[in-house]
Amino acid sequence: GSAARHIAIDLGASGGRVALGAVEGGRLSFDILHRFPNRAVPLGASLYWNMLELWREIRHGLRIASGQGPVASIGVTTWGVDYALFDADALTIGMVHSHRDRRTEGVIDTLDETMPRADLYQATGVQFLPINTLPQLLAAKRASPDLFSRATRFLMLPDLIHYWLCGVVACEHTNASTTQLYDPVRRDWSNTVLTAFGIPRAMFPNLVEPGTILGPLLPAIAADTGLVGTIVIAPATHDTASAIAAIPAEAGEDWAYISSGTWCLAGIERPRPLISEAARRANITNEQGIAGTTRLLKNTSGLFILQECLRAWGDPPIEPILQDAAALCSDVAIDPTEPEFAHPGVTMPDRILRWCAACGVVLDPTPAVITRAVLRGLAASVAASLAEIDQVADHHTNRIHIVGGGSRIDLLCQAIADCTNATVIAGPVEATTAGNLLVQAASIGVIAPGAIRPVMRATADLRRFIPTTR
Ligand code: LFR
Repeated sequence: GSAARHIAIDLGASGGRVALGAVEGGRLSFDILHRFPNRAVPLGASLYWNMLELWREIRHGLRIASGQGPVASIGVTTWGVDYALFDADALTIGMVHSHRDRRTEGVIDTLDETMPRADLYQATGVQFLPINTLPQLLAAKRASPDLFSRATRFLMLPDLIHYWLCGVVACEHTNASTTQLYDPVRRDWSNTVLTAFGIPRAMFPNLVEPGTILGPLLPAIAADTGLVGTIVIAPATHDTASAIAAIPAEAGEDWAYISSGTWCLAGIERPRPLISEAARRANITNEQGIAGTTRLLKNTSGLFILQECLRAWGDPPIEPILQDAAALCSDVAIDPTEPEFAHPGVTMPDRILRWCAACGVVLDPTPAVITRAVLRGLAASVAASLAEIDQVADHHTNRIHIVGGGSRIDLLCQAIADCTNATVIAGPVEATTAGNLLVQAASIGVIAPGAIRPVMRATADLRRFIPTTR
């Protein structure tokens, strides 16, 4: 057959991929045609994304895809919260900062000078994190008032790539909902927040639903990549939203998810936002999912800490380290939410050893010992997040679906099962790519909108981890 084929471009904070896939016989198949590294670039006191290099890699991936025949559509997902600004000529001004740039240090402690925390939470339903777009924009305004005053347009990063591909300016809801500038009840930019913080409403483009057809590729891009007749479709552009859309869950409400990549997102799906005093105190976030659903979740640090350790150790193969770590029996666990673990650097293993020492635990400085403490810390932290969410949302989690890179790590999956006393169902690893492709397929009518999870159940190879009673 000749099923419609789709390209998913997914940029992650540690690497990007271009995948080509199609739905046939109720199953999704895809190949990752091109993988490329991504790493924020330090310059002076700042930390930037190299958007032009990513754009070069994306075009390279598109050329490989076009060599394999016609492609119906393309969509882009990236991590949340980061953004680009345009001047009047639609050129990006300044560089694109990483949310880990230290320019936001201390900013969230000053937000309540402008708007009481309870009001800001009421307006946005978003957890207070230094990485959010709101503190980033305030830091930008403070550090570069002139540049900020010349900004005419604000775009999230998937929206920026879509604009480069097809020339259409639009912000897609799921990623907009990560900014702390968006009202998840009205499903629009929050005038209350923008006005209070002096951020011009006119900078913010129209919002579009996941699955919106944006338009054909620009002629120059079609010529450059060899893609003919391909349209650009905004998927659920926030990587986490796409990953959750593709969770291979059976019907029922007793499940939770963990999307485990550089960050770790743990939560449940709900029909509408839950914005309450208890949710605010538990620092729970309301992000948008597909079909108007809410992703009620907590964001905590994820594999980033381990990725930085591996880098410090000279990027050795991870498998032997994981095996050694699993064979140990220490219960030591770091607290991955400690601010000192939030920034990149080859000092990460030392920071971990120092933190443990300060808690009175002397760790052997070996990769296996440190890795075990990190993974057990991640498991304990997601278990705490899920317990809080269950309590605040009056939910009971019996099964936990884990997707993303962490779903490959048995030690992590088993530790989560043990810490939560719930069955952990692991896979798929590439949930974001799958969700991206399937929202495109649904958008052009290849599958019904409600068929995404059934297709994933038919497709995914899942592994189960049962809690060990000790
Ligand atoms: C995951 C993710 C999280 C977001 C964090 C920063 O990749 O998108 O959902 O909170 O990155 O953008």
